[in-house]
Amino acid sequence: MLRFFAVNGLSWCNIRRHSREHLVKSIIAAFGILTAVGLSGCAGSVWRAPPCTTCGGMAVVGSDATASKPTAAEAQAYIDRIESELLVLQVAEDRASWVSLNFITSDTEEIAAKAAEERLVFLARAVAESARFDGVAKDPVSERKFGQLKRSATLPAPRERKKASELASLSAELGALYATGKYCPATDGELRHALGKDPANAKALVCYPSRPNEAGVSLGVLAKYMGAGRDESALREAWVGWHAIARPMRDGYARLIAIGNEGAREMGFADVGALWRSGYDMSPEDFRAEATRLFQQVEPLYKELHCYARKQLRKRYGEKLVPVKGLIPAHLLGNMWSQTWSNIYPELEPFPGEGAVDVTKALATNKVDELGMAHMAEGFFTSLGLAPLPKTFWKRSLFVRPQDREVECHASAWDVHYNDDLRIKMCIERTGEDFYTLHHELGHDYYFHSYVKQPFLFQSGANDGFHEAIGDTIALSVTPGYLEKIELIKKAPTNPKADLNYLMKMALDKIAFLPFGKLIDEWRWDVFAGKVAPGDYNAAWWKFRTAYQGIASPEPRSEADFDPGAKYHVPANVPYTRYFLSFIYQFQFYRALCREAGHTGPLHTCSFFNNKKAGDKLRSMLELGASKPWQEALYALSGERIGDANALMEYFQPLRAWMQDEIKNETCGW
Ligand code: X8Z
Ligand code: ZN
Repeated sequence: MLRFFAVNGLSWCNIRRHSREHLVKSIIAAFGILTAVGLSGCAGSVWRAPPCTTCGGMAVVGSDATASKPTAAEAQAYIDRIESELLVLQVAEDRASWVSLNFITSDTEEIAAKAAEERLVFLARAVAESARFDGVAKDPVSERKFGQLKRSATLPAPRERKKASELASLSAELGALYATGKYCPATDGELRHALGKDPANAKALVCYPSRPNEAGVSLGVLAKYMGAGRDESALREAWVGWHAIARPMRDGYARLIAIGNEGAREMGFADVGALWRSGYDMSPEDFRAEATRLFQQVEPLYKELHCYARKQLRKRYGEKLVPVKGLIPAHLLGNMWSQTWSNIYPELEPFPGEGAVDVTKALATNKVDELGMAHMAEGFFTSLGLAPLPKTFWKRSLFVRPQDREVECHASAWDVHYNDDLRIKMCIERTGEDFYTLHHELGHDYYFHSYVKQPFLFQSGANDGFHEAIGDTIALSVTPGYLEKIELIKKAPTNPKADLNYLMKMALDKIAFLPFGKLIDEWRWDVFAGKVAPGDYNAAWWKFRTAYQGIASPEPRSEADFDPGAKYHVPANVPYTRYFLSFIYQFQFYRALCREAGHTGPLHTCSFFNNKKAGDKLRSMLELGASKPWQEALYALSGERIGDANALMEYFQPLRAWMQDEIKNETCGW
């Protein structure tokens, strides 16, 4: 999992023995009744908090109502101690989590849940105790650290251990349900027929009729078909089949929300949604307005793309399926979640045959395998003057889906030991899409690397949207011109028609994504706030899907379904507004780095490959981590202090002009 905190250049095992003992004493001093177990070993050292005797009220470990007001120095000493201890628990959790996601069994799931529980209980109690420093005038660094501490869990547990334990177990269960979800295609359907053509699917397809509960097709296979398949009924079956895996998640999810909210309230937040919105150096209310403002900047462009896509899909599937005015069926957009549409680019290509670059083909032609793709992505970062990835990256990462065990294949980046122990976990396919995703993941790793010297509580992105945007900023520079430079293609097409084709392909990923990126947390914010009750989860989900994306479910839905659970980030509890922000910021970052590199000409033709000045600017932002408000980090990179979609609009302007002409006789909207 993309982690949020990392060690200050050291792992627990590397801390010199005397300082480790000092740390132990400090923690015992801070938490009078905390007891430590397993201190002798490095691996798996775990702090075990005692049964909670005062849970529910504000009385917490170590507090003393009669003590005099603490000083600024005490506040600083306290937060520094907590920071060190949290780090130990975070390392333990990440190690357990890395193993469990690479080797999913009921045992590894339980071990990971236990490690998460330890951190969550510790955090809940530390935050409660830190209330005694409220109102103490602290130095600015400590002040910021107290804030970071409070926001460090995306789903905080209540102080009561039983509830923390339930929360951690539920979380692990939901994650495993998603990661191991399978669908067994019907015997006679077109989908089964299509999938049966690939011998690699033979084992999975034995699920019917002989082993209905054992085998079955994974998300990877179904998602691939959603991208490449064109048979409407097979696409429908793949969509419905995958979404069925989320049905059993509903009750557990509702319980998870209830416990998480309790934890958030103990920490002083209105609910988990308010906690998530509080991570942007402004109030949760102001952030909601900020996200809306950004969406309004780009919404007209999305509506035009929707209108053009509907027109083209109507040509292919007919008016009965794709109406003249109204919603696009979700299964026809080339992606399981309709979140990016570049897989249906052939249907939407503005000038057929005019030199569009096919990266998937280019990789095959040049016989680039999964590791080769990762090396090429690394090459862009090092061309900017950033360090090569550590040797351990190549040893410890997961690059290819193993055949012999269940793993969580959703791509992620890690620094497991918080000391430049960079890794990725990704089931790479040799496609253009995964080539870009590799840049995305390495963006996270290079961010980890760049802020590794910051104090632990500042070892995260300026905000989470920044973290998501770094690799994508680099990938925007993976232009046809760049691919020619690194000799992946022979000659980049240069005519204006090829340019528009390229922009369409980019729009199908970058513009199509925006409402999706926005709506997931709109739904969750309402769920956390109790505005959407568990009995209305699915109906509310489709209200947002319809309003934002203008898409319809391929089959009637009911509350027996739990469609949000079919998207990784919901059962995994990863906030999603980060991606919406990222899709705006990345164009802002890209424009700034292009300016730094002295690019002239249309924005979409810029690649800052090999430009050390751009690299220095990027590094100046990355190194800050979360030590400063994100506005200052943005300033370091771009000289701007406000999030702004103008760079994105500038990038797509040539396509927009062309598209507006294409849809002038359409009735746009839904
Ligand atoms: O989850 C991811 C990354 C890992 S942070 C692969 N992304 C979102 C998604 O897949 O839904 C990247 C873009 C959106
Ligand atoms: Zn990411």
